[in-house]
Amino acid sequence: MTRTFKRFPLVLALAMGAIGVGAGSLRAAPDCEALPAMDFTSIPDAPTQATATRMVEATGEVPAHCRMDGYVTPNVRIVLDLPNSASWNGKYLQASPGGQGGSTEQEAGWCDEALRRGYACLTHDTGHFGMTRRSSWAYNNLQAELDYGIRGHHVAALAGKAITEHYYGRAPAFSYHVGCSAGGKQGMVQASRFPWNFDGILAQEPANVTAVGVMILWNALASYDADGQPLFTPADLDVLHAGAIAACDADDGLEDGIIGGDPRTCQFDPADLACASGQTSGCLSPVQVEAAKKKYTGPVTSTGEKLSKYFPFYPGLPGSEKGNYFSMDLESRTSWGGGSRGSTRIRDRAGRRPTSIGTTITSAWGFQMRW
Ligand SMILES: [Ca+2]
Repeated sequence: MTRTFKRFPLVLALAMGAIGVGAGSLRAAPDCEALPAMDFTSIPDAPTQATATRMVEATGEVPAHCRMDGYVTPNVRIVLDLPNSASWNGKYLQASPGGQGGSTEQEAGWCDEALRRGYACLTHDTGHFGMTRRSSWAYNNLQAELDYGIRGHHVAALAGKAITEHYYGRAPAFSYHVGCSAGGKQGMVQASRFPWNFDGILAQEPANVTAVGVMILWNALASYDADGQPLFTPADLDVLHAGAIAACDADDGLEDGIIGGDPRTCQFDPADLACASGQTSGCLSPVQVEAAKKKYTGPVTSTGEKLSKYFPFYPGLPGSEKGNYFSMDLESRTSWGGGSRGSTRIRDRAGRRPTSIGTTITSAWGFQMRW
């Protein structure tokens, strides 16, 4: 049954800057400019306010469409692109951002492609405004954490599908979710917690934020001394990388500067790069050797038990010394306001309570049972 919404009362709608407002129930024909005048606060569990709409002209292969900006209370910003009714394929796609969200722009490319194929497409900011690699938004803001971790993606789906149904006068025949990294994780969250939201989910590289977070913290702690000073310079990482390549490049049968096959089988001991007596360059100090071993080993408990038994950690594998899980430490130090207090802050963060950000996926049984 098609859901119906009423227009805001005339006075209220005018106060909100709506155009062409009048009393009465909505018409079935799509009317882009009328969307801000509609009262979407009755969408169950997802009270929504449209804030602006405009017709977007065709660009390249992206057809002309209606774009609605709005938010689901309290603060999940949504952008919903609606093709002309003649070109709508009857389907809904939701693209959820990765990283720390904070913008509706991150997945705009997905909606361009979706529009080209005739989908109605929604992006959202996960419930806060911010940069994808900065986390100030979460300070003393449990609502934002919950929206980012679980709720924002869910209520965006409720709102997006309901407004799509209102716009065309019929519900989407199929609804899909796409996202990468934290967006991919959201696909898994939706499957496990809200299996009825989507008919298909493309969960690209779903990030286990708990595991990745611990891994990043472990690597960061291994990268700094007690005073918060970095143990490795980029030149030191070059030395470490060259040592790993020299040890294992040929393991895959081809000396091409790449540790192919399974780098986990690489037998490389950073101690082989330890400085000889009087040597000051092109080698590693004892402290650096121990730090490198920690990175290759991955997180362990206080009793030495490897946490990789429980989570699919991404350890610092030989050959990756110049990649994310080694160089990321330097970025983390900067973005977390490190300075000389870097390691202290990192420890503070590690000691904080787990939040909804580290959502654990337990089961997608309900989603699987749909088929
Ligand atoms: Ca090789």
